[in-house]
Amino acid sequence: MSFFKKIFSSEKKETLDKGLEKSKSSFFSKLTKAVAGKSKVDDEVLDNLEEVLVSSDVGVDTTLKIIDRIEERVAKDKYLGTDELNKILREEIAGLLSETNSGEETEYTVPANKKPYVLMVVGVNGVGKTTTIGKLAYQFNKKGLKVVLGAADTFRAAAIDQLQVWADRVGVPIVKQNMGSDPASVAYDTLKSGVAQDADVIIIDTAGRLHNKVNLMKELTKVKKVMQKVIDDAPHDVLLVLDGSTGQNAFEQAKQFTAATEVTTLAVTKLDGTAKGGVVIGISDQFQIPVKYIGVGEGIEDLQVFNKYEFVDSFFKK
Ligand SMILES: Nc1nc2c(ncn2[C@@H]2O[C@H](COP(=O)(O)OP(=O)(O)OP(=O)(O)O)[C@@H](O)[C@H]2O)c(=O)[nH]1
Ligand SMILES: [Mg+2]
Repeated sequence: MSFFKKIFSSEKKETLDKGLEKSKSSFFSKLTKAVAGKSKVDDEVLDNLEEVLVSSDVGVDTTLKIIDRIEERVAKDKYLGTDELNKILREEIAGLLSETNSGEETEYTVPANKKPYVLMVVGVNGVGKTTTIGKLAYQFNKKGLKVVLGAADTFRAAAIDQLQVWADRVGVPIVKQNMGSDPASVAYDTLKSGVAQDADVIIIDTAGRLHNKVNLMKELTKVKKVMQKVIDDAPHDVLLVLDGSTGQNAFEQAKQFTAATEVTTLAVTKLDGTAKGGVVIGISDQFQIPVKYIGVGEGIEDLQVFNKYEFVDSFFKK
């Protein structure tokens, strides 16, 4: 299938393979059990497969779509050996995802006509917002882009310190105020400073707290509005960070957040060390908003531009 003939950077692929190790080994052991003693894909195998996909956090709706596609294939090919099941799954899932706009990119990019490009990062507590910002700043900086960070999570002093640590590590400027100050004011200052410094990229960190809190959404709206006093179409992207290790919970967060505020891109973090990596497949299938980044570790290099071809290839390869 030409689909997989793309050339991936081997270093990136290695990190991804490693990051998905737990998800893969859990998936393959379940798949092996699902086809044990069977040589042919029949109704029982399909039932078992459905269970394997759902329990791998792919999500019910996406699982049903995948099963439908495989059923069609069984009907057409008459005989499908279970030894081929993994290859077929890989093809059908890739085919399904090729219909979505997730994971089209392979590089860290910013829109050419937005300078400075303003990225606002949102998400509930502890999902990996600040870490993702640090990793992104590192990637953009490495490309020679001038990056400015804004510490608009003023809820905790530690949050500001944590962003400062990342700014120092990457070697980029940060705009901050004291804990408890108005996040919108920090965002305003950051944009002013970014424009004055001729920055290419401005990334704004925000507080997590609970997604079902009306005041968080109000605050995010206010932060956005105030930014527009400096750059009238800012923020150019709102990145919602989701913790992939929470599986279906990440799904729920995405639903609730996207319903309450405008989100333009998604990042799914902590795919390493979890067996719930299948959630990325479900999220990319179910949401109109593209998954752009995945987190595969705590290190500065452990963020990847999500590419569905690479992902499916890694996930379904032993
Ligand atoms: N293993 C792993 N850990 C990650 C990843 N991304 C973030 N983390 C860890 O998750 C924890 C929380 O990350 P933060 O970046 O502080 O999350 P946050 O969303 O900014 O949290 P708040 O500021 O409390 O809302 C930290 O210990 C990070 O090192 C990842 O891709 N893999
Ligand atoms: Mg944070």
